[in-house]
Amino acid sequence: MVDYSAVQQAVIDGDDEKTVQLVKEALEQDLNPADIVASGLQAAMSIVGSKFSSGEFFVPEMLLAARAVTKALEVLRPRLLDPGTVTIGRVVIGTVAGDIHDIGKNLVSMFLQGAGFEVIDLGTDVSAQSFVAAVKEHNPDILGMSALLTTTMPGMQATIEALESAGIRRQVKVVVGGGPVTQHFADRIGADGYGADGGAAIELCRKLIKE
Ligand code: B12
Repeated sequence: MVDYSAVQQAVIDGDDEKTVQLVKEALEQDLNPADIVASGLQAAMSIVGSKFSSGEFFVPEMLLAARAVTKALEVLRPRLLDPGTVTIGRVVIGTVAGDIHDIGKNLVSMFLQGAGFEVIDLGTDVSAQSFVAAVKEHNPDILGMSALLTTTMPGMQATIEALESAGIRRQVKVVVGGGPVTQHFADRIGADGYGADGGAAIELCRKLIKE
């Protein structure tokens, strides 16, 4: 039986082959894909972050761990998506300017797609102007922004201000998330919602679509 600490250790070791192999085994053993993400991959990334903070890990170790998680997510992707789901809304999502962290955003995209949202992913390092252009082009119900750095969080506020300047703030709901982002921050910058993880993002977007 695959246990989640083994998955975590493979990610921490930056061993992508082992991570993928353990995730495949976990799926064969009928473990829940969302649990594999939360208790295996995501838990490992928290540990990697702590090791970076304490000076035990540097950027290369973070990169190897990120690569292992990204490869594992490709294996999990089909299991997180349900091809039979009816589209319930459109979401444009991206990581804000100056920030290249994309694992959390990709996960949220997958969870939302799995729940029936059409997701247009703008990638990372997305400027306020690019978010505004994408809202004009795709006319989404929801705009999602991700930030993992305290220094890039202001990009969320800048985007909301740019939506206001363009006169389109009221035509889209804005949701935010990412490591340093909080409900308090979301309220302060005038976002419509904050989600702590993929599951919360689904609940939040479903609620906002109904409003
Ligand atoms: C992997 C990683 C990297 C990788 C990123 C690879 C990639 N493709 O993403 C690399 C090596 C490139 C990297 C670089 C850097 N990193 Co880094 N990184 C991490 C690490 C270890 C994991 C991030 C991660 O993937 N977590 C797992 C995912 C699943 O979690 P998540 O992103 O939080 O997403 C979840 C929720 O937040 C939420 N969510 C996320 N987005 C959204 C959006 C919406 C709309 C919603 C509703 C919800 C939501 O749902 C997600 C799923 O549950 C974190 C540590 C940590 N604790 O987060 C540091 C961390 C974020 N990095 C940090 C730093 C300092 C850096 C660098 C500045 C290091 C350097 N000196 O160069 C650079 C900056 C590069 C840049 N310009 O962006 C710091 C940030 C400190 C701070 N407070 O600002 C952290 C916290 C590490 C630490 N403890 O110090 N990093």
